Amino acid sequence: MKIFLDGKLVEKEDAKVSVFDHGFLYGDGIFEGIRAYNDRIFRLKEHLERLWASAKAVNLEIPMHKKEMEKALIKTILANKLNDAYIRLIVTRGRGDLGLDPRNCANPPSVVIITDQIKMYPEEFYEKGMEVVTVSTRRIRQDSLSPNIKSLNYLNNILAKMQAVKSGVDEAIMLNAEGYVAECTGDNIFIVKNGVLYTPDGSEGALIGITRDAVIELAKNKSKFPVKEGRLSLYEVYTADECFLTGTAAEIVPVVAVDSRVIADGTPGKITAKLIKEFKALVRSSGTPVK
Ligand code: PXG
Repeated sequence: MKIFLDGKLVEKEDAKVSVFDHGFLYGDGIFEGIRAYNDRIFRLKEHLERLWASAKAVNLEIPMHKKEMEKALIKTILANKLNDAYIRLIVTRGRGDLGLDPRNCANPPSVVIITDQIKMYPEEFYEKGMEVVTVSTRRIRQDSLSPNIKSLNYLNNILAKMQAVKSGVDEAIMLNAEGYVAECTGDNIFIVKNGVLYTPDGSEGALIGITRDAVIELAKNKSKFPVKEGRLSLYEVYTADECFLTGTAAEIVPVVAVDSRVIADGTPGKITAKLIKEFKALVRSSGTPVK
């Protein structure tokens, strides 16, 4: 496996960063999770824009232009001979000293690109649906740290994930400080009620996911289902007709039980199934060509 590290393609064994890198020491860095399907990178422009926005928000200068980054991504996918890929793009603050102050990171930020395969959940979840639980770990308040900064510090989400796993399920619903639904640990959440889709928005503490945006577009424009973005309570989730999660790694996964409440009849919903079908067609027919 070839990894892109600071301008060069190196073997996996040689892809090393310093223990003084502030990404390692403090989680001081940013990332994107991107997918390529059928030799096309899905929503690349949106992912690069979000990476550059994360960089701006944490005052990190990415040592490349967007076009160069696009070329580096394509080069890495081709070097690994992948047609479908999960791409992890990481930019760290770079090598510094023992101290938070980023001014002591004299070196340019490190840029790492890993292309691999990812299976977020078992295959049967996509056919039969999955069960999730609400956990006590609240999503960090967005007035402290915006969920839109995809930083290298995912402890908030990892703590929630561990609670879910301890309860015997694979995913957690995270609430915001007010006790309303924010999102899951690496996915956005949607419910369907009477033919209308509902999903928490940015002000509820959700990261504005790129898969979320694609699903909203498909629902509104292709299937003509209304979409309402805003506040979502657990009551609305428990009593929904359908529920599903969206994310680059997860894609679209139906949810059939939440906190031991069976959603509708406990099988993936019809609208969810329709959106999955449309999403699969969209990802294979759009995106930035790799070849
Ligand atoms: N919420 C959170 C907190 C995320 O980290 C999403 C929603 C979905 O956004 P996109 O743009 O991917 O539709 C994410 C992003 C993984 C992994 O397991 C995936 C994400 C984050 C961290 C790790 O590879 N998804």
